[in-house]
Amino acid sequence: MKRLLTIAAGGALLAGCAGGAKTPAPTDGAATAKTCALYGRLFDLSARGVMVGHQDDLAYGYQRREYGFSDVYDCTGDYPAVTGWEIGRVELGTAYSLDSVRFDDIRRGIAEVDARGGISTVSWHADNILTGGSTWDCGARVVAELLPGGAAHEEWLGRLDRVADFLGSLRDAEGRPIPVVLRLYHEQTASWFWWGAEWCSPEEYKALWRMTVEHLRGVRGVHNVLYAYSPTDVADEAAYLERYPGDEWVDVVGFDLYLFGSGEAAAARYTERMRRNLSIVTAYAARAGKVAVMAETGAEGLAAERYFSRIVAPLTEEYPVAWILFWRNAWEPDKPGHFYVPYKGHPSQADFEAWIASERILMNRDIR
Ligand code: BMA
Repeated sequence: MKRLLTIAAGGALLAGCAGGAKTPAPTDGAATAKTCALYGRLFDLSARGVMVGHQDDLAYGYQRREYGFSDVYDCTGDYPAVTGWEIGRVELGTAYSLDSVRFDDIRRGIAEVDARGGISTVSWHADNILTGGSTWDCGARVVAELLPGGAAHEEWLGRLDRVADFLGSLRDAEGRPIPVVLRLYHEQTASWFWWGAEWCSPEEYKALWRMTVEHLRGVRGVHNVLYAYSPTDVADEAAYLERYPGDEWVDVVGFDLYLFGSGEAAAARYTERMRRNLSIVTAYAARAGKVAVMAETGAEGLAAERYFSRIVAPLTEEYPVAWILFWRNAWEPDKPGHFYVPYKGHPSQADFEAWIASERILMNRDIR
């Protein structure tokens, strides 16, 4: 790994991006001009307010499998500023993601978001290469086997090649690569994914991260990506940084945390945990010159009373995160309760609209 670190540090010194005290350059020393511009924009925008994000916003609507149908647009007449995309199974070369969205549609959607001045972030729930199971199959202590010398190392690099092909295929109308924020191996402080805390040591995890980034940008020459680190709920900064691969490998720091339940105790517990984690990431971002985000959150089924205007608003008023991303509104008929922003007619629609009306909350039209 030492050799890789040297290469990365050397790259950063030769950075093509201007950078500066206020807007540091991305960690990829060869980041494209448009990627540098996005990074600068994230700093500027987080000084202005908090962007609304929604996972799979353009991929489908609630209980409605229709590419291009956005519940946020349907409810508010505007798109979220940040759109999340899920690329699980891209590494297998399949036509559809694990959430049954066509990769061609994801590619087209990322171009559409870019063309209207929006920002895309990508998550990757990769399958377990050794068991053949899903991202939630934690068998076989797979991380160690992905590293150099491991049983699945070469095969994993092949899967990373497919990720690189996909990222490299994102192009705007002028043929320029479209920058995206890639949230690698997320929620690693918990143990529900195969890269989770119980299934690899911090050193193995960091090695996997660096190897992945090095393969994408060093070996494959993918230079339209900003890298986001997003654990889940932690007790303190030491726990947050336990698996952090280092400042030269991460551009955006965030975390994932959900509200479970609907009563006052649940809301209070969520607020307390949000405050703790928001304090950790915003303090670290300020110190390390990174962008802070609330990478994944929400209250499934929106049962909590006035979730947006009463529970989320005080948090977004106070903490300087670039965005807050709510999870997806499932299209699947067997997931009727799996939605995180209102669809038209849901009782929480007015509450959502009241929250986004705040000066500080930025939708797509506010960031053009
Ligand atoms: C989870 C759920 C799953 C989905 C996965 C990846 O939180 O929404 O249904 O497959 O994320 O998007």
